[in-house]
Amino acid sequence: MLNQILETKKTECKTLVMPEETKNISRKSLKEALIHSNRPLGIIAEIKKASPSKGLFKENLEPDEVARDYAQAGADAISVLTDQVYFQGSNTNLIKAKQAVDIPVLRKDFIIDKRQIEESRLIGADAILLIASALSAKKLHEFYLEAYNLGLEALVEVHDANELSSVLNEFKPEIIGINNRNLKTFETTLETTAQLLPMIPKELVIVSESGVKTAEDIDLLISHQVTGALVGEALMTAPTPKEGLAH
Ligand code: IGP
Repeated sequence: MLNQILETKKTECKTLVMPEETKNISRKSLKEALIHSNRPLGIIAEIKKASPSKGLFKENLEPDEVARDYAQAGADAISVLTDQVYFQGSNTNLIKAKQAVDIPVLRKDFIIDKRQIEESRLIGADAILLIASALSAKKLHEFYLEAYNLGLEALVEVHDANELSSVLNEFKPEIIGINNRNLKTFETTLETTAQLLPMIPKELVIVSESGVKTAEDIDLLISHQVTGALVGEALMTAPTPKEGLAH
């Protein structure tokens, strides 16, 4: 599946046209927002209309409303899927979400081309996702530096020990995401976070991503002392974001 997504992305990148710059953007730090969360665990709440594994979550998604609801319910940051083909996201969704809130916004997409980083800046993202299973460690490092040069942060996502050690051998990203979902099989288990955690230097900001659903999941992550959690499906399908974020 990941390979298929990356192939589609490659084709899209061939005809990538830079969007107009969204004006009056005030960049916010994802790292700071997570570190200074009022909760024991920082929460990045995700706007995701659909996913390849689960299909449609929400028929009529108003990204500005959802972003506002998330912020009001106490989210520390927002993640917006911008991939259209597999997640029914869009750049417009991110632009609207960013304009609706004061908390940092992470652009969730499959970044394989340097120009997508500039594109992320133009649409107003505060941070981008860089996926270790989509890029070599060298490329990850290069893209990471490019993001910070442009005034953005990057969440560097790994899924297993191999990816993590090849990233850490190349550089120390300020924010590391442990994706509990295997992007090849779509299975999720929080065990992934428990297993990789001891390999990560203590000073890095660590975000556990995917498959975080219940208050027990949150308690488990708190006991592991990760900095934050990235939650999508559980919030998209909760009766209200407030209830979803009540834990
Ligand atoms: C959210 P969940 O299981 O709470 O809906 O997962 C987020 O972690 C997930 O959307 C995600 C993702 C990704 C999506 C993590 N890494 C990379 C697309 C690409």
